[in-house]
Amino acid sequence: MSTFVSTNPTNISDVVAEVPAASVNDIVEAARRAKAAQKAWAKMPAPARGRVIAQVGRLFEKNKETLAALVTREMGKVYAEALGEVQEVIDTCDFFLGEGRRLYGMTVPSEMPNKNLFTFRQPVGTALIITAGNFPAAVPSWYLVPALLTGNSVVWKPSEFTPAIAQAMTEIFYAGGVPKDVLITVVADGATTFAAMEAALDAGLLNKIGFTGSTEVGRKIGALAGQHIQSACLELGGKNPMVVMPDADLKLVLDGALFAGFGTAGQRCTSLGTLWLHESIHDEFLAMYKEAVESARVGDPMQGVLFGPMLSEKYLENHINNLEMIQPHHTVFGSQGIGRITKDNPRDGFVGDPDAGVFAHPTIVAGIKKEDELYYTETFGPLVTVGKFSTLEEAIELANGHGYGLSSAIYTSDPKSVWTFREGISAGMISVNNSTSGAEAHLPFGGNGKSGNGSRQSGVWVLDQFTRWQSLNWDWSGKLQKAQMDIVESPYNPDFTL
Ligand code: UN1
Repeated sequence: MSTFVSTNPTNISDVVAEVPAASVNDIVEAARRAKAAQKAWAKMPAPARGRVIAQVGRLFEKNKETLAALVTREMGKVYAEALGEVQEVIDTCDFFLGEGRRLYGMTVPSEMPNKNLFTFRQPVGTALIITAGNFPAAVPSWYLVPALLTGNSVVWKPSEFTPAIAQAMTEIFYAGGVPKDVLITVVADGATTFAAMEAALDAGLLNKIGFTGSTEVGRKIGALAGQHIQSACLELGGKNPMVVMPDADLKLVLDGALFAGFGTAGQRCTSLGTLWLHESIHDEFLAMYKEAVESARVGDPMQGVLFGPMLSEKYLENHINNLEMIQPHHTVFGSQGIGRITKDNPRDGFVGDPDAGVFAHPTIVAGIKKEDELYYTETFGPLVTVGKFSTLEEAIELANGHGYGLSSAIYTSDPKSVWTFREGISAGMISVNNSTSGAEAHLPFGGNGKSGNGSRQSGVWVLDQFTRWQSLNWDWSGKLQKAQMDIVESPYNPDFTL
């Protein structure tokens, strides 16, 4: 039987977990079991499911440090961010535990007497949720918690790079009271998952697909869901712009650009793509950024560094390939070298042993132009591109021109610039005087264009992903009243003028 072995990216000789690889048949069978369990789960009163979510949330709180330490060990993000990630799971549970007592529908007046109209939210059924390794706890919770709360059953396929975190989370859900067949976790590679999804959709076992990952894979999943007359919930890539106006507080920008650019080693879907600097502050800010990034501590994620290792060797390789897009007209800053940090390609002040893990030099590429491959490619690593603009209109065009539309930020003290940016930017999320990363867990999260098909996670908005509206007409008049035909009208005088 084949297995997945996950290792600690800070020290790849540390094996974190070895788990069996699910086959196509295993995943289809999991969907069959989950489907069989869904009706009874949906029958449970929603407030009682809300209590289960409350219990799950308490257990995440109780195990916050342990789970965060596992996130750092298996995924590599710095411990402070890992704590924040688990907090995001807790926040999501906090939000949805009360939703069990709401899940509001409407009572709507009828156009006819003695008739009442209502709307109800119905669970979609069984969902297959496929998540990525960069946010191995928070992003899955954005799907699992509302899907379960609204009465769906779930087959969860986490990243094969973070199976130990997935297993720990699944155990917390079970300990909190989620029945074993209502949430089933399977670990598989992309090709197996896709084949299983196709088979399970053909067999009528799945009613919803949720996917967080690349635009390329999202396109295929969206197409497959479409063939089955379903719309997938897609949370895809980003090339998130940060626009800095001449009236911005540059110290604030510096903190934001450090965190957005290099937090999680640039592996957030909300990470900073291109920093667009107004020409009047371009050189001044670039010098500040260069100095801050060059002197930042990088290395062991348990030791208060700016960022730790890449998620895995595969992610490091991808980052190294992206460096080939750097052109002679670009200027490169950020470290003593580019690519992998090793004893032979060192970084000053590195914390720990670079050869033990998969670490990358932070890289700033200035002089970015609209024609450059780096302008329109999501890089998903510690690589920030920097460009210059003269007018806000030009900045907005540059910020939209690559076709991604996930997160964005503007730094300014002028409300006019804020509102102009808000209206013009195509991104689903905007930050004003704050980083592109760090969305709160109860605002709509999602993108447009290459970043997503308009689906939104989080807050009340995600309810539309996991429920369908059902309308109810209840006629108690004792006769057939025909809508649009048996109209109640009042006479009026159309010629009346004062
Ligand atoms: C992701 O990278 O897929 O806004 C999610 C943020 C986090 C979530 C990122 N709260 O950066």
